[in-house]
This record gives sequence, C-alpha cells and structure tokens, in this order.
Amino acid sequence: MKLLAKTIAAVVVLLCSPLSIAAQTKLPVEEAVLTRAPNVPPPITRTTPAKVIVKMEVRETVGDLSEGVKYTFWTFGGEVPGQFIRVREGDTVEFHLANHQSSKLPHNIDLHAVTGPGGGAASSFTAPGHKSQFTFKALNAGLYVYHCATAPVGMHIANGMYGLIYVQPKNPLPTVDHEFYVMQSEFYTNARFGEKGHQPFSMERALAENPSYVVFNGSANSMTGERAIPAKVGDTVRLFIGNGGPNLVSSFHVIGEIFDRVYIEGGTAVNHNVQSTLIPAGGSAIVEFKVEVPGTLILVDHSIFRAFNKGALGMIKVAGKENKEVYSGKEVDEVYIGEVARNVDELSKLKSEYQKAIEQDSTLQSISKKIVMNEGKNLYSANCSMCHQVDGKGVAGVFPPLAGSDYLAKRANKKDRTEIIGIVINGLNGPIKVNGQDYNSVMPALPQISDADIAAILTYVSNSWGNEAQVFSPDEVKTARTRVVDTPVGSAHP
Ligand code: HEC
Ligand SMILES: [Cu+2]
Repeated sequence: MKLLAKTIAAVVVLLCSPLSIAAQTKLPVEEAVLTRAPNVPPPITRTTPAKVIVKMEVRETVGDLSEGVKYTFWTFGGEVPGQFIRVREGDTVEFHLANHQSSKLPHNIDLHAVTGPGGGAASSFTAPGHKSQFTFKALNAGLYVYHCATAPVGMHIANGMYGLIYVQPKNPLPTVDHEFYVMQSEFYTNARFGEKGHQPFSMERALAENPSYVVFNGSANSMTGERAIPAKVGDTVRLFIGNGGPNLVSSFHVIGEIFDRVYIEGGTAVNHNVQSTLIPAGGSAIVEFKVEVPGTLILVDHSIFRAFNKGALGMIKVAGKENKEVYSGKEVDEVYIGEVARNVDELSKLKSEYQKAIEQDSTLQSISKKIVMNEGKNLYSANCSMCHQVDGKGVAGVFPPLAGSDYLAKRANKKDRTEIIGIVINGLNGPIKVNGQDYNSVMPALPQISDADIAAILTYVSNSWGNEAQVFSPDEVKTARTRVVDTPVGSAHP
C-alpha cells in the first residue's frame, strides 16, 4: 500500500517524447501504477485521455510453485502472474519492455488490449539486456490478458509469462470496497503435484494438456492460510480474473458465494446471479459479490480435482458478525444409517482381510508402513505441528515434546493402547509430566479425524525422531474409540 501511494505521488509529470503520437496531441503524461497479484491499481479518476507510460521488466527467476517445490519462472515484473496494468479507454499507452541481462532468452509481449498486428509482439521483441518501445491506443474497454508470444509460445506462457491489463471504461464501474487480481494457470512438470525440489518444465505433459499444477497467482498456496485475501461482512468484492492457460478453460467458482454480477469474458455484457463462470485460456471475467456472512470463501476451478489435488484453490477470509437469518450454521447433527450401511460393512471386512494379508508378508508390510508413515507425516503437519512443532520438539513449558517423549513411549508400547489413542480423539488437559518436566495445559479434541488418519498420525509420531513403536491400525483405533468416546479426558471445545 505504501508502495502504491509513493508511485501515485511520483506519477503525473509533463514531458514530451519526440517519438510518440501523443507529442502532437499534447496529452498529459503519466506513468502507470503497476501492482502485483492480488493487488489491483487504484481506479483512474481522470475524465479525459492521457498518455500512459508502462515500464515492465522481464526476468527469469526461481520461485515457489508449492511448499518446497521450486520452478524456474519466466516473468513480467519478477513474479507470476505479471503486474496488473490499468489504463483508461481512449488513453495512448507507451509501452517499454526491458529484458534483464540475466535472461537466457529473448521475450516480447502480446497484449490482447492492443488493436494492431500481434498485439505488439513483433514491436516488443527484446533480447536479453535490451529494451523496446511501442505505442498503442486503448480503443476498447475491458479486461484483457497479455502474454509473451516468443517461440515456442506455449513454453513461454507455460513458464509464467502472462498478466492482465484493465482498460477502464469511460464510464467506470461503480466503486467497490475491494478489488483483487486473480489469475489462473497451469504448470507442467514430470514430477507429480507436491514432489519437492526443483522441477523442470515438461514439454510432453504440456502437449498432453496434463498439468501437474493448476494454480491461482502463480503458486499452489498464493492465497491460502496467512496469505488469504481479507474482507469484512457487508463488503462488496470485485475480482479481476484472468486465465493464462496455456491449455485449460477455468470453471471459476467461489464456494459459499453467488456472483451478483459477472462481466462475461471481461467485456461489457453483464450477467446476474451466477454460480460458476467460464474463463477461456487467454480470457478473463470480472465478478462482483457482496459478502453477507463471516467465514472462509474458497476460490476454485470447479473442475474440482484441479482445486483439491492440483492447487487451484484460494481463500477470502471474511470477518464480521454472524447473520443467522442468512446462514444458520449447523442445526442438526445426528447419526444416520441408510442404504450404504451394508456396503460399509462389506468394505471394512475386505479392508481387514487386506490388512491380515499384509501382516503375513514382510515386503508388503514394510511398504505399507512407509505409506502410513507418509500419510501420517502430512496429517501431523496439518493437525499437530502448529503446537508440537514440525520437528516434534514442542515448545518448552507450553507444548510437550513428542520427540523422545517418555510419556508417549510408555503408552505407545503397551499392549492396550487405548489411552494414547484417546488423547488424539478427546484431547488432553490437567497436569502431566513429560521427560521430567511438568505441563498443565489444554490439547483440543480432534474427534472429526477418521480412524485411519489417527492410526497414521500415531504411527508417524511414535516412529519418528528416534521414537519406536508398533504400527497403529485403523481397527485398533476403531476399537479404542468405542472405549474412550464416552469419557473425554479433555477438550477445548466443550
Ligand atoms: C492446540 C495445540 C495442540 C495440538 C493441535 C495438538 N496438541 Fe498434543 N498436546 C498439547 C498440549 C498442550 C499437551 C499437554 C496437555 C496437558 O498439559 O495435559 C499435549 C499433549 C500431547 C501428548 C502427550 C504428551 C507428550 O508429549 O507425549 C501427545 C502424545 C500429543 N499431545 C499428541 C498430539 C497429536 C498426535 C496431535 C495431532 C493429532 C496433537 N497432539 C495436537 C497441545 C496440542
Ligand atoms: Cu517469453
């Protein structure tokens, strides 16, 4: 925000460039405010045209595609997606494209907002360590994608070279509380989603249109957790959404909201009351919605495996007071056993047969343990590590250690392990001693976790960081659950 203010302050300067069309018409000259996602430059309040100077630098840089996953991105402005450009319908745009000397390849820019050959591509073709300039008149209002169009075009786009330019209409859209910039795109790596380390581009997967990542704003976690977009109950939110592709069409949806208005494909036509809107590769949409109740809204591509398994997921965290008339929250929570019951029985029988088969084969056993340990690690990191820490060492005096914990070791190596399973199901409070140190605090209950998940977590914690114990099986947890469920030892949520 500070940066924005500074840039705006540094803006309106009157000068004349001998090269440009604007020189003859004596337009006022200003430098465009460029922002990084999810920020959008402030609305343009001018009511007459100007000559707007856009300065953009191409950089090839290594960044995060997901937690621990590195990728060499080719970028407009240092990040994916490229910086957001905002001009006004009728403006003359003088575009300066620089290609950093550290780049290995030439690049250029094709702006869909340009009326002219290649959208500026040929005029902006720039070798490493050079810069180019061209000028165009923003004749058509709307939200437009820009991208690199240097051969092989698909590869330049696949590596991150795209962004949005908004040509604000002469009659601007009404002011809203928040404007955000969200751009979907895919990444193609040989390795599967989430595999750590530096992952190179896979031309084969790009040709097969089979991405390992589908993301918003350049990475799988660009808008989740602490990086979620904030809003308040009562706010109207406008999202400028683009799809860089290179291949897929987005079925853009916000879980928990309905779009009050959609500027279809980023143009002038407005649709109302929309659940999901299609955004073609190389296309856009503007959506607006008022948030009525607090909670977390989830941005997804409703081609839903992309959202939950490939990264196309973002969050808007809405703060504010509940409105029970609009949304009640959970009103009934009862056990319901219908037609599926028989099938569940059969499935659990098969699972336990499978388990027994594994127990009789040492190779299968060791593979199965590795799978469980890996699942346990992920579950631990999602459910326990915020308190007990990733390395299991806890926080002295506050959260007891699991690494080398005598308390855990004793209970994980008993014949009957109901007590330790009960701690994960019901939580724990009251005084305990771990490795000679006293703790008297509260661990919240995690009753919504499945038997298999608890088994995996406990197997992981009791076999990591030097700990050792037998594998916990889902059946063992299931049996323990029936014994502990009525006698909670502690719970942060009464
Ligand atoms: C919100 C913080 C928090 C979370 C999340 C949490 N714990 Fe705990 N845990 C505690 C606290 C605090 C204690 C000590 C409770 C007491 O003083 O009675 C504890 C105690 C324990 C103990 C017994 C003491 C020891 O160090 O051996 C085990 C085992 C344990 N937790 C495992 C887990 C596992 C497994 C998870 C994830 C499923 C988990 N905890 C999630 C806070 C947490
Ligand atoms: Cu390029």
